[in-house]
Amino acid sequence: MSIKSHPRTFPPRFAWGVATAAPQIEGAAFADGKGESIWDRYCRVPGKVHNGDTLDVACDHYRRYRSDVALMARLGVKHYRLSLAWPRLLPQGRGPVNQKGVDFYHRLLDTLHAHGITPWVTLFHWDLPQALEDEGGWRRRTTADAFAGYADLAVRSFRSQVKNWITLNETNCFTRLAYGGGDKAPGANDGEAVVNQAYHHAMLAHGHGVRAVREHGGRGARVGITDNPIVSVPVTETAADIAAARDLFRFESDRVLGAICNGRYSERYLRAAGADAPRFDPRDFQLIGQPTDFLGLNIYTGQFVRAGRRGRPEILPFPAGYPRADSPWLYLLPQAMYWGARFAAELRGVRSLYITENGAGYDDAPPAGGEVLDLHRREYVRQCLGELHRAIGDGAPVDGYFLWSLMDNFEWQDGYARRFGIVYNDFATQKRTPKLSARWYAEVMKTNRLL
Ligand code: GBH
Repeated sequence: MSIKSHPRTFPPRFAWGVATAAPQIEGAAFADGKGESIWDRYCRVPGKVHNGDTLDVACDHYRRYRSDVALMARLGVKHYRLSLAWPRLLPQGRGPVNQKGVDFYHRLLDTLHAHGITPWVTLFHWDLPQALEDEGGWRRRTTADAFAGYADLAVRSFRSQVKNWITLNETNCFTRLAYGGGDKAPGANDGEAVVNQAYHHAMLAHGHGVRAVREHGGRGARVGITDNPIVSVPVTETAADIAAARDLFRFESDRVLGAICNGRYSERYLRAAGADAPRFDPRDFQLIGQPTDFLGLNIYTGQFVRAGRRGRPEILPFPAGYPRADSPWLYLLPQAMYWGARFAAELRGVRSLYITENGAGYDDAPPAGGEVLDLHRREYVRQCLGELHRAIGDGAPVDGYFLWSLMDNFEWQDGYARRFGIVYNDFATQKRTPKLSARWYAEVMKTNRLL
């Protein structure tokens, strides 16, 4: 069936879902034997997280998972991307297993299956055990070794319940923004050489995740990584601007997508990094470059690019007043969905793509008359899905889409002020109220059409 002849219909078996991450929703940060994560530590450093908010309670999902899964089922969610908390399973990062943590995820995964919801499990969504950070965290190769043991444990424990595995979420957020002077835990400012080394250790961890799924995942197990490459959008869809945007996308995604998909660092990346290039053993790429089954992309925004002098890519800064969500980094640029999917498929030879996150952060007002009319979020997601539909029509192999997020949650350095949910959460009472966007998205999922 050509999707072009059925306007705004998505391909058969397209996977529609929602996404969350353990540290952002679970709470119970110190309950039932869970170890401290770097975010549990970081949110207690004055001035780091908006309003001094902590992850201690979050959405209390650890206790409310049954009703949360039932709510998902009522919305018609069929696919759910969640993450496992490494410090809940291995409180010290390696060594003794916390059985209560294993039991929690068994119960959660069983509940999902009982409601006909397929889990997509991310092994690492930034909540590094503090014990490993105390040894240097991602600066050290030993953290990738610890991850190997954690991945083995997770895959062996949940292999009968999980067939879709995602190794890491957004490498740049827990390397560059964590060790290179950004706003993510642990909030270090170590310079480019350390950042590049942390990237390399993350790539090794990814490789161990793939190996663990191949060794222990059982029949039908699939694995990929979720990345958030900077998406260069040609400011005008001319051959010259498209070529410039493509070239910049390739360069900026070499460090992660290039390493994984090509099984080596490009000369161009290594030359640009110069003395700050990572130290590595060429044999590392036997692990890093193992074939994966899909690529996950988190796409929220992008950058406009045009062909500058001699056709070289030129980034156009956003002018003051360019529309953004309430999250100030989230410039509204739905075409990033089209070009992100296209460039990733074209340049990296990916045969199966999933949009593992997309959404918008707004400071929604509390429900009035039982309703949250989040037309701004709905409108942006709808535009993004329109661009995704266009990409599929032009041949991009996109097999699914996960909206970030099921419900308002701990938005990292922005605390609880910034809301990405399609379900409103009142953090004082933990009352969940589906927003207008949730009602709309439920129809999209049900009909497989962009309404
Ligand atoms: C995703 O991150 C996360 O996976 C998810 O946990 C999060 O809740 C969600 O999106 C919404 O934020 O380079 O310092 O100028 C998206 C993270 C945020 C990463 C903006 C890059 C740019 C800030 N992106 N950030 S900076």
